[in-house]
Amino acid sequence: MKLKKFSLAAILTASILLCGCSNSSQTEASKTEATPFAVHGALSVNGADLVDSNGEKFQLYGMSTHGIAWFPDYVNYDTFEYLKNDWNTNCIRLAMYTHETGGYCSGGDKEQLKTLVKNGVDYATQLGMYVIVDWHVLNEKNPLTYKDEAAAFFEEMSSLYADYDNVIYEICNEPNSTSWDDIYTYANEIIPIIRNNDSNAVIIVGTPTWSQDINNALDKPLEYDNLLYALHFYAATHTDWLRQRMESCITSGLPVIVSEFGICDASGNGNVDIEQADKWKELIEKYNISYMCWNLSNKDESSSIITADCTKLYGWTDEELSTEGKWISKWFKSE
Ligand code: IDC
Repeated sequence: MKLKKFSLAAILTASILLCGCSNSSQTEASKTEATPFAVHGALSVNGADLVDSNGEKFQLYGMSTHGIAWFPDYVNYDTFEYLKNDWNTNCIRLAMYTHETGGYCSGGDKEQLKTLVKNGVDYATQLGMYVIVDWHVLNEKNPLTYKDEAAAFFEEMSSLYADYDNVIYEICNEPNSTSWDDIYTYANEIIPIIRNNDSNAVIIVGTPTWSQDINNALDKPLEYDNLLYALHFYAATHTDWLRQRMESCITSGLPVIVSEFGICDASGNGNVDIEQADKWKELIEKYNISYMCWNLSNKDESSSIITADCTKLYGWTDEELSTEGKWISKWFKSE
């Protein structure tokens, strides 16, 4: 259900209810204004659906940052506020690479990266937005590679945010050349660490082949509730066959989130395919699937939503947006 469609009475009731019971460290603004979190509260997973605190189907949608180590400037209150108020988004994803240059497990400044994550969570919380903390597994391929670091990171984050119902944990962005069994083993170590601190947290689990093989999760689901399985697509590369897989897994009862996608090719660059992108949009809306767009930066590549010569952190004009930026902002605003 969309924020805009709520009556004022429902918004006020939701705000009052949440005022009475939500965590005192969440700001007054997020509790008393008709923010996404004030209206929808703690999310959970019911069958294949993500639902809000009223049990209504709920869709998260918004931008994913680029790697926060490389583009830290976009992790700021004004940018998030603009994305919420002007682009009508309800969620932000904080992508923290683990293996790439400057990554959390490959020489990056751990304290600085954690500060960026914490700042990002604080800004989203003050604004009443949902926020995804993304452990951005990519070129290490197997999430078991940095399992111990992941365990320590999620122990710290989930104990800090145990009472923050707007925080969602994504434990491995895109395993690749890795079996579902390895991801399963990893998830069975990390999920209990998070749940020990925050028993109801919604957790996103990546799937094999850069989060395309959600069918593996359907065949052998993890034995926890409140999980979403990640399907990622890049519209110029991934077409009908992956949409068919997504639809058949959803109709078979698998809870799916598109926690990352772009409308160019899988390199994050190259041509943008609007025709395929529109088909993905139609399928996502048909099933109310949550969707987070890659990426919030002005890097000179097609998947960046801001043009390379624009250094504004918010308030972009259409001319300052890339083709993907224009396409996605239109979709968000139509929600
Ligand atoms: C890409 C970035 C690019 C960066 C590269 C690092 O767009 O600037 O140099 O990562 O390896 C994914 C990943 C995401 C990728 C993106 C595009 O989750 O990190 O970002 N992509 O390749 N999966 C499929 C595509």
